[in-house]
Amino acid sequence: MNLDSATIAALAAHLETCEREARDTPKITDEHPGMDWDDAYAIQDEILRRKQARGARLVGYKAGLTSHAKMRQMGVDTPCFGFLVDEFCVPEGAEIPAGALIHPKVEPEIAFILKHPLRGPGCHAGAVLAATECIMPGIEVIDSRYRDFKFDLKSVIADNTSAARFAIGGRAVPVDRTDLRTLGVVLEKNGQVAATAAGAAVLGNPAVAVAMLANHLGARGLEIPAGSIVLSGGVTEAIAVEAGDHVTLHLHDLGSLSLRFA
Ligand code: 0L1
Ligand code: MG
Repeated sequence: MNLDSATIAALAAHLETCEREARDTPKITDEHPGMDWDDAYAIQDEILRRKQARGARLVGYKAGLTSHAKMRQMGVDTPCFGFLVDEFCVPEGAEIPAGALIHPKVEPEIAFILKHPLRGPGCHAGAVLAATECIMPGIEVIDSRYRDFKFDLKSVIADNTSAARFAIGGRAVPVDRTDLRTLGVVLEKNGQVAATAAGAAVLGNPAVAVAMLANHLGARGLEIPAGSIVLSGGVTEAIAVEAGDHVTLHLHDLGSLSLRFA
């Protein structure tokens, strides 16, 4: 690690304040070019610690940048991982006040609900499927705290991978009842098709993204607990939204899920 604990705490406080006040900031590596991967995840951990100290509950994890469409959109070639707390979770059909966000975008996600914990190293897609209670449609609302959504991977990891809100809904389906690779994804914005893909867009099979997350956490002495919600990553590029927009995700066999922005 290259940053001392006071700097990590100060950067976490800065990024979390930007999140809570819907204020943007230049990317933090501009001021701290020596920041390494461990520093970036330590800042993310400190943001989680701050939220838990205020009573937030860890409800799961997310993988980000797991599809080529997302990697291309953001100009990176490696997935990243973040946490989900209850304060990010909104009900299916919810109206989200856009004014509480900086420049929100929505992503269609395949959400895994775990019945058993998952721990790396050595976790693989088969272990993920065996540990999964069901899968569900998910919409993630990302909202980078960085000005104009411009960042590098270390900065975005520190910023909890742009996590802001998410909803899961539609139908919960046991994982052996569907083929995750051929699962058709249609995202509509204001009644028009905005993006389409199939589950295989996420690393060939979204269960691979969950296994990577378990291996990432395992390397840090952590696991994905039973009962966790895991967002496996945007299947398509992210779509910008603003007040007045509504979005619907249709996931073949798993029903539909909508959100509105007011
Ligand atoms: O969930 C995601 O794919 C977001 C990862 C972070 C990069 C971004 O803000 O697009
Ligand atoms: Mg996402």
